[in-house]
Amino acid sequence: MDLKVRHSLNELWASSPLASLNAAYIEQMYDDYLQNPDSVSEKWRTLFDQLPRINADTEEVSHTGIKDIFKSLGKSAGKHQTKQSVASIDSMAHDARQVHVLQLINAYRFLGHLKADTDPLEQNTVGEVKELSLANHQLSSADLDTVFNTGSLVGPDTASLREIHEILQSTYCRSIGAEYMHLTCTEEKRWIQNYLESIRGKPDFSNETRMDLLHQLIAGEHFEKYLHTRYVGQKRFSLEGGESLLSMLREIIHRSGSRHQIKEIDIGMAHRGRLNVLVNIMGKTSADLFMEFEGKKENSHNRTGDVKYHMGFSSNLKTAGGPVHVAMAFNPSHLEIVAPVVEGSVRARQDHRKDHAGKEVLPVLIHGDAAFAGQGVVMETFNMSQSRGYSTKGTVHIVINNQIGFTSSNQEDTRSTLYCTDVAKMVSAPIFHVNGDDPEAVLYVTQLALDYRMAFSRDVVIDMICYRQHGHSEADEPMATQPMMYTRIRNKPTVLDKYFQHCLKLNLITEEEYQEKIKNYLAALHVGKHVVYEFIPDNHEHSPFIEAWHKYNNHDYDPMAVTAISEETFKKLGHELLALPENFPVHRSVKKILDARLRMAVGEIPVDWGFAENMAYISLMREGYNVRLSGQDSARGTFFHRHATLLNQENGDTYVPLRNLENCDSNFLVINSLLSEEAVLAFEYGYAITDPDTLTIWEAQFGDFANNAQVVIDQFISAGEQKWNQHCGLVMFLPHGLEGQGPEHSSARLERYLQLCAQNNMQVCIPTAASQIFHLLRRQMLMQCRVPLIIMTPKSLLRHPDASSPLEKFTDGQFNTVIGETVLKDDDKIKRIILCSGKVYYDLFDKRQEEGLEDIAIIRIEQLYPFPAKELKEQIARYKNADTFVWCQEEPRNQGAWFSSQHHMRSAIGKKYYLSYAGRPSLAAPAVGTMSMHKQQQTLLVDKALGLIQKTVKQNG
Ligand SMILES: Cc1ncc(C[n+]2csc(CCOP(=O)(O)OP(=O)(O)O)c2C)c(N)n1
Repeated sequence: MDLKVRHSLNELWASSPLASLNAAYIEQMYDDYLQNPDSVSEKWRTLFDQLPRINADTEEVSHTGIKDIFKSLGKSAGKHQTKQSVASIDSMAHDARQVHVLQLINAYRFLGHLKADTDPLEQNTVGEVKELSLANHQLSSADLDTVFNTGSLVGPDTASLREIHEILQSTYCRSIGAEYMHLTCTEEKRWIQNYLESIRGKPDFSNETRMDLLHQLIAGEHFEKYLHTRYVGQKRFSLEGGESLLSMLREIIHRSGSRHQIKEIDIGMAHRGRLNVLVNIMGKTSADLFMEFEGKKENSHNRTGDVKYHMGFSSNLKTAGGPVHVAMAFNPSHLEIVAPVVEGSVRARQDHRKDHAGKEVLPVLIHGDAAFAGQGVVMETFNMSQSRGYSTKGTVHIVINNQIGFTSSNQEDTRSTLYCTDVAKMVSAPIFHVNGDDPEAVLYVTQLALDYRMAFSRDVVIDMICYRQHGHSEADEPMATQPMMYTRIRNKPTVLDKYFQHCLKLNLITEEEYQEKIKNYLAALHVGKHVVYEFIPDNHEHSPFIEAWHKYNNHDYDPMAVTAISEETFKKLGHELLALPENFPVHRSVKKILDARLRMAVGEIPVDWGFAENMAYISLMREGYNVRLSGQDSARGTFFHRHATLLNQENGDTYVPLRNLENCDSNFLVINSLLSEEAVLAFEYGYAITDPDTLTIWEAQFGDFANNAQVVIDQFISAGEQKWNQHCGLVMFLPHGLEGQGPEHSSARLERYLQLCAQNNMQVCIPTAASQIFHLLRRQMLMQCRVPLIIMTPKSLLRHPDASSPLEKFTDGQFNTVIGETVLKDDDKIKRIILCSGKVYYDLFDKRQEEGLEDIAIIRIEQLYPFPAKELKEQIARYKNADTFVWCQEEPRNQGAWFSSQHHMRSAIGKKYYLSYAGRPSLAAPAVGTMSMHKQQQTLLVDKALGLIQKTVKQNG
């Protein structure tokens, strides 16, 4: 409802004689009526019918109308008063109890979950909820047999208060506690209401379904028990206490395939129950798992590997609607960080299928209760859920809420919110708390959650409240820290015990048949078979990316690629890139840049960084690759250099040249990201590990902000290939350079990346010329392997004239890992060699020219890892008379490349010579806080590298 209208409604209501009734309730009813007149009772419909419909044009009129109605409520004559309305209002006004009954219904919808029977340990600590009592609504047991209108409650139009109360109790206070009244969309609320109220808390499943549920529980419990006795004391993070998870997942897969025509499901989950899910849901053979327990599993591709409960898996599972490809993402120990990785992977799958409505690929995230409430990345991931560049059109979240995190129990230690799921309310997601000991309620809620996601393309949360049968891992003794909780757990029957008793009572199974079922399951497990009958055993893969990865999977690091393009192509692409729609006035500073680019495109002036970067994108797109670039300011470029998106200064329209290429199937997406580093970088990693043919780039606004995403760098980007044989061509743009802007905004922490480098796990480059970034980006896609690429990108250098490159550098050549001396031609004169990386090269160069020094060669190392030893040696070998070698860096001595790379440089120089250091001294912060001190330091280190300081000292001496 329009806020202004709401406001006047409230005012009018407050002054009416019925002010004691619930204004919010009337408002809600009026809202509902506007959406669907049949959703309110006849009396209210008659009343509201007399109001002109509220819309922008008739707002004034409707005010008057409402006023009249309210006057009529007070029995004062009004303009639109009719006999009929007075009669209906009179009856309602006189029977305020009717309104109270409606308020009671509303109270249950809002707060029934507080009294729901969702905790299998029955420790509910909420206490009395007075809003749910009859007395709170001025009703009493004397009213129980009075018949009332049921309003929008699903079911009969009228019922006694007793019946209404029973319906409410069974719908909202049994095994399902539904939180959905916080949703902003009335249609969604109504939809959920219908779903819940139509069964009144008692889902009615077929006996076949019940036997399926029993089978899943047998598998869940006996899988764990089997491992417990076969591998005593080994960590497996048992699912026991939360076995209903299996039927949830199985239902999601089957219903997705059969009802919703989903083709792929991507699951992210932590340690708890992972092995159980892999074997009992996804069809990993128990033989494979046993080999992992016994340490006999061959480590594929000679990688260093990971523990068994972090391994991913994928399989194809039969459903009535066709096969569904199910992938479980590899994940590190670090809880919740896999969530955005899965989202990125799903987005890549959706983009590839052109599934822009999210109808074919579904993300499912399984969380622990403590981690869900505790980890900030959960909030960041929710924040992505409806955003342009990151939405996957809704995720099904499942919380295995065993009410404990390691040894921290829920209420006191792990959070400040009532539920561990409260964070999900930020995106208006419905949350269904469900008792894990009631498998049928769990199943119903699963169907509801999935159907909701498919109907509304939004996130939904199932909070399965359960318990943890053992300690955090099998080695822990939980009685030591949670004696009360574990006394309850030890004295209660398991989920399986309870459900078997239920089935026994219904005569669905005998004790003997039950024992037989257990025996058969264990026999299949023991011999190492697939225990999932839906598993499609042939190797036919249904993921569209399997083919795409074939090209890259078995290649060791090999950066060879032809990256130059012909002059004709360059000019043609340049013009394509610069073609604007007619009458598209851009800002004058942008126009200046675009005009210069027109001259660059024909070779009139050297090509600058911004244009070179855009030319890399368009040339790759014309060769069939997609480009996805995200970062906090990426469309324009933080340093005003990129302008991938152009803005019409007169009407605010945007125009993205790379999205408007004629006859081009490749996608280009540039996104100004959310203000997050951790989730966004993880998302882009997920995208890059899934789609090898999209150049996926994450750009930090300033390089050091990437430290907010350190877990993604440490746990995935640098180690993913060795742990999981997971290849990734992700590019990180990290603006780097000490330019006097203070301790932050200066250093991208080059040293951190170099310290992580080993086994050709990633490439770390510092290109210093426009042609270098062009070739480097093209190399990343054209080479026959996928390895992360970390680029220290420039800031001031973006506009340095000497960093621009002539056209021939694009039509000939490649990315040079080392750039030798470019000006001094007489190699024999060279006595001193300075090695450096990055923008300090230009400072050294300028000062050398200024001083007229002709015996110093400056060699740039543009790729620090994998270290270009051969290329560097070749350059050094040119200078037979050189006897002084200096490494110059602008970063402090304890930072930059010095510690990680000096051994490579020393080995290129040879044992005969010493490599000295010219740079800032060791510093706690990456840079100083004042420009004057910065300049002083910079001058000193440049002078030192060029040998000017020693000379000064000698002359003075
Ligand atoms: C980021 C991170 N911090 C700490 C840990 C150590 N840790 C592993 S499991 C766990 C408790 C998790 O509790 P919960 O999320 O409720 O899942 P549960 O183990 O109970 O299923 C902790 C603290 C971790 N793995 N990751």
